[in-house]
Amino acid sequence: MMASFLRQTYGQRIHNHNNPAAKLLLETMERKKTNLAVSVDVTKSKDFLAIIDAVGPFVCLIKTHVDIIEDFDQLLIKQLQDFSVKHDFVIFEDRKFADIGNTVALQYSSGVHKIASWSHITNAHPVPGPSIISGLSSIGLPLGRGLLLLTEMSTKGTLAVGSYTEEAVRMARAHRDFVIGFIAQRSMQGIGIQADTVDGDDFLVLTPGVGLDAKGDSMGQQYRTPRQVILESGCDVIIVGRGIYGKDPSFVDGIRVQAKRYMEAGWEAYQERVSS
Ligand code: 5IU
Repeated sequence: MMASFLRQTYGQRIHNHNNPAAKLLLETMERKKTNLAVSVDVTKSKDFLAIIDAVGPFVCLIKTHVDIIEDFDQLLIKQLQDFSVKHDFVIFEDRKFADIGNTVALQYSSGVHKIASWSHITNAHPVPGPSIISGLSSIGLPLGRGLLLLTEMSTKGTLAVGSYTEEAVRMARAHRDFVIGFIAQRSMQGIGIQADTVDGDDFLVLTPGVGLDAKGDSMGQQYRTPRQVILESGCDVIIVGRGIYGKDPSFVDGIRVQAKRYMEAGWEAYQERVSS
């Protein structure tokens, strides 16, 4: 029998982790009773901040793509951090690093965005091999940051399948201090190890490609429901973007209603999972 973390509560799972960012995320989920993360993919600071202030009470985490913001400056980061304290959420810059160790260390620490200085969590493609983890870890670990590896994607025709996914999970197991989990479409428990082996590694799985109304978009995105993601596939966090802020980022009342709706759907699926 495989030791299953899927029936443990988020609160119980805090003790399975040593990394401060992993602990912070689980503590936040337990405290606020939400497994909803909102992905804020907008190009203007004003919209970015308005969405975050509106969804803040309902989320455990805000996912950013700061490189798409046209009027980016360091003040925006200060405002994001202030909201993170006010609303009690974790910050995840979805940078998807993919270069050699030396380069990703510079991209993570330096440049315009200085991601390591403010983002609790970031992520990387495993395609370069373990050196990408050591490069990022040299910057992030001393700051108490955590890394997610992208082992699967939500897009049609993704190449992140099969042995690629398995090797990526093995890479993560060898770097438990810094790798706290995965961006994936299902639980990675037991992946890449023999079927009769007990998998004692409790990794967090954050899952994009979540929508209650649409099945996808015109550019290859595919959506599943919070129930499919949390209950049927054993993921831990639902990441929702356009399903919540739609086409009009300035309509904050509508955004609040949607955020609450996704939060409730995600939490209900989790409660069903831990009580099953
Ligand atoms: N994202 C995906 N799928 C993936 C990965 C990342 O959608 O497999 I890895 C990102 C892209 C976008 C967000 O920032 O998650 C989803 O936004 P929508 O909910 O608006 O589709």
